[in-house]
Amino acid sequence: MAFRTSYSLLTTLVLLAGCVGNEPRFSTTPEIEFVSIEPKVIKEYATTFYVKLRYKDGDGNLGYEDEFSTLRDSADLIMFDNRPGVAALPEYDGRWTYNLPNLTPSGKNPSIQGEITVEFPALMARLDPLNTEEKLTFTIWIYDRDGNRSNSVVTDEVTVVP
Ligand SMILES: [Ca+2]
Repeated sequence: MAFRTSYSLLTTLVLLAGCVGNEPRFSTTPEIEFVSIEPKVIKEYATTFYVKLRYKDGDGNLGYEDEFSTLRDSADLIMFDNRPGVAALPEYDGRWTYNLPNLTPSGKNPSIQGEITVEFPALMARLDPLNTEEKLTFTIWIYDRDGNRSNSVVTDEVTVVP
């Protein structure tokens, strides 16, 4: 639990490029699309990595005014490590979380779309230190402020090395 909390505080918004217009209208349940994960080789406890997503939401209620607030009761971007065996580990549950910033421009049409790049700190590690490398993907989804869950996307494969 302590890990998750400190992790969320460490994440930072790297790039936000939203675009707003009167058309088209989207579903009020958010949708996301995987764009990229970089770099493809992650040195454990040493490499910061970046996940880029495209998002759209018909009523634009994504993120909160203060993404770093510790008063928030839940994260709104969930990224799950798909390596087999994660669930059996006592110290790592495979769940990475992020608090989206407020992506809704005020006074605009509520339909929003754009791209966001999320920076994840250098905390990735092999599950088994005897492995020379481990390949993995992540499954990602987001929630809007009404709790609507988006579709899930799977990232490209990355490799964790010692
Ligand atoms: Ca929504």
